[in-house]
Amino acid sequence: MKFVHIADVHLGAAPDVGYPWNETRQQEIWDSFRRVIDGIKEEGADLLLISGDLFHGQPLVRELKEVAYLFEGIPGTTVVLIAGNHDYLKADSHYRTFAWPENVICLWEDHCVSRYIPHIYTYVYGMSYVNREILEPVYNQTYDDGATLLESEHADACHILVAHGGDEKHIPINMRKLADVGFDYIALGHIHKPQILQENAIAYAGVLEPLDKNDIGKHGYIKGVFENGKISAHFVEAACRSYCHEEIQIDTATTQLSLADRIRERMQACGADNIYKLTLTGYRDADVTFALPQLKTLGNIVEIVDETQPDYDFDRLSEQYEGTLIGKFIDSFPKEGRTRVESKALYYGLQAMLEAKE
Ligand SMILES: [Mn+2]
Repeated sequence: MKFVHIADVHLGAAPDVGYPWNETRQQEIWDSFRRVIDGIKEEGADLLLISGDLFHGQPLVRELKEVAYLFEGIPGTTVVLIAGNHDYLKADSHYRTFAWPENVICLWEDHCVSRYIPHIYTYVYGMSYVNREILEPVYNQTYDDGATLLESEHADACHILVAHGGDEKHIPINMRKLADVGFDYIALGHIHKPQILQENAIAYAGVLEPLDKNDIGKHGYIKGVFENGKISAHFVEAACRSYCHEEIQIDTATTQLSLADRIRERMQACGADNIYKLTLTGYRDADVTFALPQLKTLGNIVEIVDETQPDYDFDRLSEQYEGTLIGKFIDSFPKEGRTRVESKALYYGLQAMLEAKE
């Protein structure tokens, strides 16, 4: 039995509002989802597990029709769908009334239920969010205290829990206890970073496309197979681009134009399509300040943090301003071995005083 596990597709999301690539990214989220379906068409899969937050918010009927069209294109694949905290089953949610193709199983219940899929000897378990938050550890409450046992009518069947959450406000999960329940695989959603928590057994697929500058690293989905009573599963990279955090080291020779060249080179080397958060560090010439808005237009740059410090000659300044507030301020700090906080206080304080004097 072959399966594909995706989560947190967030169709309808609009990452980086106000940036030039915003519309492209909206489209790429749909493209990536379509590519997963195309991949299933080509390579085949018995099961497509979607662990919540397929949509970024309440889905429109038009959007559900697009998704249904894609599911219809893989009639040999059973699609298992749960609603997460973003696309939760609001009272008037179109999810509740939408007519899905025959190959789609929606676990819309607000408590854990199971469904048996006879032709692939597989039980799927799961539930959906009917609110934005669920504070109770529902999965642990249901299974690991023995309240609900796994189905046993069909021996040797595969048991898969499709789950969403794992933080304080979204169904806290005690993974260690849940791991002992006996599921063959736990297909998790909600945490954006893909993580294999237990090899071939418990995994967060992560967002299909990164949505936020903090969703750094690789993104995609999980592909697996259940054979001879055993799961083997691995992560597949699939996102169109990544967010990258890069540090650029400045020195006293760096100018605005030379910095621009270095940023261009760095983005070229790391992938021009990627989206960058840059941090400038080091000591700059005390006369130089970098014009960040101009640098931001060099590529897909979502943020530049300037942590550079002016390369002050403290001995000279302390001599020059001897007996004044500035001189006393400099002398109040240790000459060597300053802590990070002391160093920051000295630079920012001195900068403010020198600027005020000008
Ligand atoms: Mn979520």
